[in-house]
Amino acid sequence: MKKGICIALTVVVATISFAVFSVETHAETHVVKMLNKDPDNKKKRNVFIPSVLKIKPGDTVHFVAVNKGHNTQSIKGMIPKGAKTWRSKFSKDFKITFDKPGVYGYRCAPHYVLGMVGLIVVEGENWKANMAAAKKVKQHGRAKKIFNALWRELDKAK
Ligand SMILES: [Cu+2]
Repeated sequence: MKKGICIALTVVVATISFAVFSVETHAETHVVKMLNKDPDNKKKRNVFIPSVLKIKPGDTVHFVAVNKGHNTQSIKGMIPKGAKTWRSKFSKDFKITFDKPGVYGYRCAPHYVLGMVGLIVVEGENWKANMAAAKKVKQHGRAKKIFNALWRELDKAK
């Protein structure tokens, strides 16, 4: 009888450990820093680092307000159909979990025209479905130039 309980307990513990381990390895958290200057290139001001990020469905992006005065918000027309928009408060950290595969373009509201923009790709089935539409969104100021560079970087990463 005691042996039976012991085996049962072992099975329960093993199952729980496996479940916890699976969850931990499944979903990841990625950090994107909101910065006044790129530490690798001081000429680049007002940046998200990394500005191109590939993640898996269920992963979380943690936007870290290293410097004040920035925020992150999705750009109209640059997220997959049915995906949730976001808009963070200025100078605050912000966490968001992505479930829908696709391309997500975002910006910092006050520094958009200065080119403070970024791309997140959520990999998975048909993730390129909204890419052409996202590329077609009209950009202004320096954001246009930066997005062109980010699209090229994304193409290289494939
Ligand atoms: Cu900014």
